[in-house]
Amino acid sequence: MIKSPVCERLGIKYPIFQGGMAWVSDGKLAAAVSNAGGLGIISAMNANAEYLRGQIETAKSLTEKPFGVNIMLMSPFAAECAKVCAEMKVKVVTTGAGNSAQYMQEWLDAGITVIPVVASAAMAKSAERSGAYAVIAEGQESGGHIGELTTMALVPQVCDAVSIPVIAAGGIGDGRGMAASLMLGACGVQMGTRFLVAKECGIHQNYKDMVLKASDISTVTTGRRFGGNTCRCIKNPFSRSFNSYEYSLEATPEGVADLGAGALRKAAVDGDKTDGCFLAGQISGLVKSEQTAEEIILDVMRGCEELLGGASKWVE
Ligand code: TUI
Repeated sequence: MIKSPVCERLGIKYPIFQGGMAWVSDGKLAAAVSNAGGLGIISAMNANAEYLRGQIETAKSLTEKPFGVNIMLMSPFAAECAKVCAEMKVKVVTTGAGNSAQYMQEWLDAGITVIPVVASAAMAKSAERSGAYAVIAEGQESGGHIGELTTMALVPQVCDAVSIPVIAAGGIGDGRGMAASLMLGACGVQMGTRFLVAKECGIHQNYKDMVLKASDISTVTTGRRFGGNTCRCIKNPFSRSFNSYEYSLEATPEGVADLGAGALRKAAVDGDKTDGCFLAGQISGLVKSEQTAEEIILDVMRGCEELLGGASKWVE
């Protein structure tokens, strides 16, 4: 049994969060993860208030357990979605791809526990100052929009920089990753890629198959050249044509920004293996079978507890 302050505060059994993934993390997946004892998280992605309200209603109809909402701060609808979280009294809000400070007071006034995703110690300190309960320190092994540091380097430096709880994310796919995260000072983990193949995850089967067939070197980053918009995805014709334009002489930051439009939907909804952008993390090669959310969480917990229970073998 692993005891974490995060479990007590959030009312969850296991300190495992399911990442809020655009076009992936809907009310159904979030409810399944929460019912299994983790923290399910709905992605507000680039969608509007009406979409988010619907997904929160769906999750509420499927679980009595707490769940969260992830606000993607680069979304043009971030402000209206922030308001929905406050109105509907969502238990937890996580944020990504930006600075959450402008919405913090609104959420704290609504009694929401706010947990921003950060990619550096400076961002973690700023989140702590503005009233965050905890931070998710996400390394560049993660799928989707990423920062520069690896999880191994980021997590202990964030732990040293702040006094609030730290959740590790990026490159964690099994009990070994979770045990290592706890050793780095984290009090929980967030996983995205492993939940892509959850039976309750409604993405196209082609997406799941891409992850199941991936090896350790199957992912690549796009958008790195002009900064601020680096994304990790599975190598395919989309990623190859993105990179060849990005590193060509005629490339511009605006041109690169336009390239990704619609590609996440093409991957998750249409399963378009050519033109879709299949966001996934570096642990894709570890993910070998479709399982229910409950099986995934119990497998990670069992693996982690077994390793930590035997950790004293390293000490004379
Ligand atoms: O947000 C993510 N991952 C994502 S979001 C996404 S959807 C998307 N759509 C269009 C363009 C870009 C993304 C796909 N994957 N992860 C959390 C995360 N947050 N990773 C890195 C950061 C981050 C980066 C910069 C957090 C804060 C930050 O700057 C804070 C500041 O001070 O401005």
